[in-house]
Amino acid sequence: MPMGNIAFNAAATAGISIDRHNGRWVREPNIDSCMNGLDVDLFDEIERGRTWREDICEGAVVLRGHALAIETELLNAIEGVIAQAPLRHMTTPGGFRMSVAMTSCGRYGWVTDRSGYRYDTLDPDSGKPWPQMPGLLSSLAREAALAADFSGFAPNSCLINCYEPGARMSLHQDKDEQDFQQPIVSVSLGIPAVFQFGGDRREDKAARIPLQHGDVVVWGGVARLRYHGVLALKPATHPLLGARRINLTFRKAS
Ligand SMILES: O=C(O)CCC(=O)C(=O)O
Ligand SMILES: [Mn+2]
Repeated sequence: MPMGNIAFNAAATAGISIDRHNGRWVREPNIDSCMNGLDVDLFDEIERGRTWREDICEGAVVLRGHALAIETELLNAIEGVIAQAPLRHMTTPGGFRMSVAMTSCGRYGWVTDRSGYRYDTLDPDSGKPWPQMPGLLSSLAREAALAADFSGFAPNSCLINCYEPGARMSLHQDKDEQDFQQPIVSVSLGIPAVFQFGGDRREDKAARIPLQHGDVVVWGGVARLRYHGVLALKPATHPLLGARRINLTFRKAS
């Protein structure tokens, strides 16, 4: 699924335009922003800049709005990765087509096919190494992990998940990594989703956590192997991403 139309959606958004010189997104002053003497844009920006931390349980937190300040740069970096390693719907070992389209960057990419789930240094579609993880992505992951009290996180894999309405990810554990001492950092962009965060057994009751554009979930330590998933996305449109949700899942694969 090409992501080339992200920029088109961005251009349609009030206050966002494409810089014709380099094709990247820039924020424009909104000349219609003054209403009844209140600068709506300013309040918007203050609201947008608000970040806070919500603890889910020991070892798991949501950093609300944590990625918002760098949304434009992040989306540009993601688009660069997808241009080199396009999103694709992979097949589960059981033969089902995943509803979420995926690609990866970093030394290791997560892949699934009829032979199983695994990390690979090569993109099976191109036979080439995965694109490098852009510095902005790895620093966001490191810094979010630190904000969640996990110091020294050094991700070497970033899975890019792209959801359209109806796409979902069933409850699972992230356990293809070799070192469970390292946390997981999971960034949400685009349309909202409901994240399920369960227990150590699949049948344990899962909390439902609404996630918005810019939220970052981090889990590790005693929560590292908790079951988690994403409910089927409801139809929605995001100003920058259209009817899509992008999730970045950062892990240290080995
Ligand atoms: O999309 C999400 O929020 C979660 C993704 C996830 O759990 C995974 O890729 O393993
Ligand atoms: Mn997962």
